[in-house]
Amino acid sequence: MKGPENVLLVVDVQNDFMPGGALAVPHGDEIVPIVNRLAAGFEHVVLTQDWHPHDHLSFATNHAGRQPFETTTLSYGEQVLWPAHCVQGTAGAALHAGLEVVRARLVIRKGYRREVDSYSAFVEADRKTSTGLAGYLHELGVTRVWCCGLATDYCVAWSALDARAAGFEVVLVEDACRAIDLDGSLERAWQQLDAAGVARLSAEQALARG
Ligand code: VGL
Ligand code: ZN
Repeated sequence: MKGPENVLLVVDVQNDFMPGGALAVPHGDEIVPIVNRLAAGFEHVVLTQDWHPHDHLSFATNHAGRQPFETTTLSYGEQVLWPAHCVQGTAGAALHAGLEVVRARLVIRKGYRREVDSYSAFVEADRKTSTGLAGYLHELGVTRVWCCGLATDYCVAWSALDARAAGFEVVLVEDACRAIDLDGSLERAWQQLDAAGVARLSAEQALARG
């Protein structure tokens, strides 16, 4: 079991990101048993939950005449317009029922302000507003963040990059993630992750590393 300097960050394993969900990530459900196996190897597990108000500005439906997967400009810059997803309190926003999370200590809910999206678990899309997660982890003596969940190229990548920026060692557990892959987003994410020094391992390799 990985000790107190390690945390497993489980990103957005929610119904709306599963096949059939509002913003389905292809094969997103395949990660659930892998994440469960991984989580059993960690003393410290933190979850994130995408948690938008119904009038959130990342939703195409809240911009007249705009379609999902187009981009627009918000106060902080470019924003992809998504199908409405993970609306606060809905079944789509709930964590996947098969996720074994009784031992998770903290759930970070993000994207809850109408005007600002938050792919990252650490810093909102305005790139200024902290969620408090870095401070929480530093205060508990965590030095290494292991990332998994959905989607590789959005919320997982942004969280991993921000964890690096906050001074943590970061490992992305590749087979415990699945991607949206919109217009080359996965390739771009890997380039940024590699450049930032984010390590990649399989779940099996991750668990084998004491
Ligand atoms: C995500 C798009 C919009 C994610 C969340 O979890 O990767 N992607 N909201
Ligand atoms: Zn979202």
